[in-house]
Amino acid sequence: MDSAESAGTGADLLVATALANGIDHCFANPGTTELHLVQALDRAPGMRSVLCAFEGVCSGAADAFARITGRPALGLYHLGPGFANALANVHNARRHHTPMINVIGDQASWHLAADAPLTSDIGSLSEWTGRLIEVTSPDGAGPAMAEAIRGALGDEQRISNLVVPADHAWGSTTGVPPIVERPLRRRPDADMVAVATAALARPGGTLVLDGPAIGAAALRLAEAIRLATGCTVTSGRPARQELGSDVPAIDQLPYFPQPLQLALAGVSTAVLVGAEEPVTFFGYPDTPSYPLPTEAGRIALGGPGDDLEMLLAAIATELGVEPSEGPGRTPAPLPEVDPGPLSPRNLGQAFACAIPEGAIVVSEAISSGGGYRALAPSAAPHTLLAVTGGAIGGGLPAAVGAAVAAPDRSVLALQADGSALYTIQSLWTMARERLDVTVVICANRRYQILDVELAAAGIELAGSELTALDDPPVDFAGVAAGFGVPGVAVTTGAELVRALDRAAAEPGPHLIEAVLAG
Ligand SMILES: Cc1ncc(C[n+]2csc(CCOP(=O)(O)OP(=O)(O)O)c2C)c(N)n1
Ligand SMILES: [Mg+2]
Repeated sequence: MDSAESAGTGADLLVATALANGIDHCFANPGTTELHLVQALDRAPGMRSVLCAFEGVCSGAADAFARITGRPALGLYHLGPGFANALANVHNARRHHTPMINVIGDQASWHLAADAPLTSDIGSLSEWTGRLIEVTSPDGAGPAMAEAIRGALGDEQRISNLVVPADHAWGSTTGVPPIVERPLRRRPDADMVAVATAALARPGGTLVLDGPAIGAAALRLAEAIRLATGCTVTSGRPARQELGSDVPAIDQLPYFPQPLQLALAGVSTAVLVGAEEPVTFFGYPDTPSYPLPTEAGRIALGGPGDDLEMLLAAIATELGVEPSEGPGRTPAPLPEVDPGPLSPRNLGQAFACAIPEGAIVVSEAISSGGGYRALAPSAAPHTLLAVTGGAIGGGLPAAVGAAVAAPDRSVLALQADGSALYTIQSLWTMARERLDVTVVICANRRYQILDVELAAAGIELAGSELTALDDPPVDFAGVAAGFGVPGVAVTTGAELVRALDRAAAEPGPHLIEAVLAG
């Protein structure tokens, strides 16, 4: 792009810089301070803007878009209050190292002193999620966006919060969009690889995989390493993972602290590939934060910014083995779906059977996901996006982002009911964009996991019902219809199978409320 073409507003330069660096989607909820950004997004050829009816949908969708494409998406937010609404899902993205650029409009620079109602401390909101970058002139909009992209493509802090005062967005510039060089991938340290390989070959060696993505090639390398050394292989909570009948299955480390401690009890050395040392999700009385045995060795091979496949390939080369072919086992056939009243078990059966090859599954099923997860290795090959940062309300937005990122793939969302309500407006964007998403709401009408935690803590409630969602029960099928998504409620396995079939046969979004027997 030459300077004549790039003449326009600071906002035009900012958007042109994004486009020149391959960033061509924006999940947006704008306001008056973003008018020129809206204009720039609208008139830039090749830029697709997706309107979300709540900022937490924008951020969750941008996160999933980046996880599927490997490219950052933009989010567009209205000053501090708009960005504050986005933060829980920005937190989730930060926890799994998603590249993300949040463009946050601000008051015109000279209007800040007037302390108008929406004036807010965007800097302090930015600090806990990412790097704060401020546009200080229309000419500076290009370099500032380039800096944000450099951060997103880097190793450490991949979230950039780009604050754009309205006057710098509307001011004119002849600036040219800078092109950001991609960083080179770090080579694994040969000595560390040798030490890690030797540790894996000893009894009690275990490989823990985690990070932004566990792809098919990484799984096949891990399987070859397992066969060659006899080590165990587990995963943390990767942001994206390949699953299904054509890849080796690995166990995920359990959520609750006692099973987690048990799963790691016999470990002599944990080789953490792209993974931090496992920790319990919360602190519990008389329970250690770090479930690995104290005496176990810990070897960190690469961080979340490193390429898992490259690290595992280095171990495989050290062992002189090739990646295993296919799943390295014969997956058990999927069972018949129990047609009776719905439980997490037959819900999981019906769901696993309904996954078409190449689908993206988004799971925020919380207490109802076990049935699907147990059968996932036998299901058709698919990509799983999990919600990893612990902030609930990421599932439905992630389904939006995944469907926008991969219009030729089906998206199935297995979604707990309580979590669904945080960002239920996602349904409206699914309808507006005609996204091919099937949402299965696991309607146990409770915050069930909190009931389990209460019981484990020995707490009996006197009747405050702070974990009950059944009075009134949410009519999810009706809510979906209100957002323009066809919805149906089912109560048995047989009905769920029929509803999933119908959803697969028709284009566009569908919602199935799977009412679990109490
Ligand atoms: C943003 C945020 N708010 C609150 C919580 C606390 N929390 C964790 S699980 C949960 C309830 C989950 O209920 P539901 O989604 O229905 O899942 P279920 O256990 O019933 O399957 C809550 C409120 C959280 N993790 N994140
Ligand atoms: Mg629930």
